[in-house]
Amino acid sequence: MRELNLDGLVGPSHNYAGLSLGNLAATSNAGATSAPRRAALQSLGKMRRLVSLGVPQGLLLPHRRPNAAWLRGFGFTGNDATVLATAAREDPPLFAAATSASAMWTANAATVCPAPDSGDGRTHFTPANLATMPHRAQEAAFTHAQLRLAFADRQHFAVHAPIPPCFGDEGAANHMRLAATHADPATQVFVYGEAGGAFPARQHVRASQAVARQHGTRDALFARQADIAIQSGAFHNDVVAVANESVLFAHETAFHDRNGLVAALQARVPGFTLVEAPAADVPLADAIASYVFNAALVSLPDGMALFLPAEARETPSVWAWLQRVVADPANPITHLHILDLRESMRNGGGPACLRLRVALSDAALAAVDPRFLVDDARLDALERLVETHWPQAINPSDLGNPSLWADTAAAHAALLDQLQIPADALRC
Ligand code: SUG
Repeated sequence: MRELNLDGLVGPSHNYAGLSLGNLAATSNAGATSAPRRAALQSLGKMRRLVSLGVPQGLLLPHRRPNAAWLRGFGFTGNDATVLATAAREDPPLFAAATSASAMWTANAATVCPAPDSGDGRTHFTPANLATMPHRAQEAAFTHAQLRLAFADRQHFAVHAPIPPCFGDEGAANHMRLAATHADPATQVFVYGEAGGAFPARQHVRASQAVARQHGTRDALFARQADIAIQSGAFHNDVVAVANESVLFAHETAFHDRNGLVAALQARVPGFTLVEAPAADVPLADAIASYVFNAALVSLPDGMALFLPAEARETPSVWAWLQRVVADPANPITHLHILDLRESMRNGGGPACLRLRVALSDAALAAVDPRFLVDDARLDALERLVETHWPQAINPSDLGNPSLWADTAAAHAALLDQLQIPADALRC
């Protein structure tokens, strides 16, 4: 078994409209000018780094934005241009939501239950309903369509419908899989939040339970996220914790019942290893500002590597602690790779947010639709496409400009054309 990383290619409408309450980076950068072309090149650079290390790599597509079809649901009528123009004029915040490129954060695309953990030996997917935030709730339908296409082989894959939106589900960002190796049946940890603070708890326990139930997950634990983490800006668990094989890499204050979770994992996961940052060494605020726990933790032939945002290296408490982690023979983490993902980071999306992991056997990997997989040649072609079609800069005050809508539509069409995916194949 190996992990396929499905990264989100940053879409051409990437902008800083400050839509996510509780996401400190996004709200503090509201109104700033974004650089969609640079952002997309950064996301392709991340994919290229993983490809160069032999990790199977694929992508999920940006969604068409602004989303005229979604705006029609709010009573705007006429042809697409009229719908967009009326919505931009009458309800600018709704229009900004309809223009968000937030589908780039594919850790929120779905929850994945790999074959060894599921009842029927297939890999199961549940697209996240993303019900809590309006700009994200519109993603589920197109994500579902992509997963149905990419994982169409019914012998290996089962793609379910999203959980009904009365209970928020934010996908793999609140889900961890722990096992001795990727090939072993795992204990899956579903992390949920309790409502009541100033910032929303986006993952409801009932949604987590429903996902586990519909995947036939053999061994599921439900762990509550610490309120302090949510209220300090960890709007998803993957801002303060990430797991890979038998390693849990987390901040001391990530979980409501830290001791109970650690004891349960010690009892269930052979070789369980906790790599934990004490709050005394890494203050929670530094952990969240640097996104150190939003690293992609990846198994490579010579050990485990953390793919970290550059912000982790620039945060002294974090960088000093990471030196101790890689020097410590008690854990398998041996390498630190630094990625420049500043455009996504300014909206609160780090390396782990940008990828959906799918642990697959070689036979199942061979059954994935190859149009969603990338190699160096495809990355070269995508870079050329982005250089040609993605806007260089967007200020939120530009969102109502019809020439931006024409540019983003042309960019999306050119991408589908290059990947030879007819728009009809993704009808939702
Ligand atoms: O949902 N930001 C995203 C960031 C998601 C990060 N994903 C994970 N942690 N897995 C969010 O808050 C900001 C978009 C804006 O404000 O325009 C945004 O949606």
